[in-house]
Amino acid sequence: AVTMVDHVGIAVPNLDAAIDFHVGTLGGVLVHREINEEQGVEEAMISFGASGGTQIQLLAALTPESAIAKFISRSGPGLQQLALRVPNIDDAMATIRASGLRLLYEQARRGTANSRINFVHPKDTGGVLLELVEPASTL
Ligand code: MC0
Repeated sequence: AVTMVDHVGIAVPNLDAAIDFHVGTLGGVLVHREINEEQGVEEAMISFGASGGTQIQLLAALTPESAIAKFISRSGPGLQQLALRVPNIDDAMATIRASGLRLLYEQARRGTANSRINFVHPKDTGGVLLELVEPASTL
């Protein structure tokens, strides 16, 4: 079962400008920043208030082929994904498959901070790209 909304992902054209806004104006804290070549992104995690809460993930494209570049050219900058935390992604993937929904990857891949991730196709979820995320360590 899903334990919490882990993060909400926003596609941004300029990562530094987006970090300035979320930290400088909104008062968030930059807790992590990472390049993920496989996903074609540079991402920054922003935390608000007490640690352990839902974070905002700022996602900038590394290449024109990146999912984020495609998203921005089609829809413009904005909410791109909703990431749900699960204790065990293999179990969660089995449940999703048993429900007949399409997962994007056969096997879980590496996500932010060595988490394990997969995605459910947005056409199977009512229009929201859902990420499943199993954190590297139980928080
Ligand atoms: C596309 N569609 C979306 C969408 N992206 N709907 C809602 N939210 C999105 N983000 C819609 C399109 O408008 C289209 O609708 C339909 O889905 C199918 O589009 P498509 O042309 O078949 O597919 P693409 O090329 O747009 O790709 C969509 C897809 C792709 C979800 C498969 O973005 C993907 O593989 N995403 C997973 C990887 C990812 O997003 N990586 C970046 C975050 P119509 O009605 O026009 O047919 S990396 C990350 O998140 C990591 C670092 C982490 O958190 O740890």
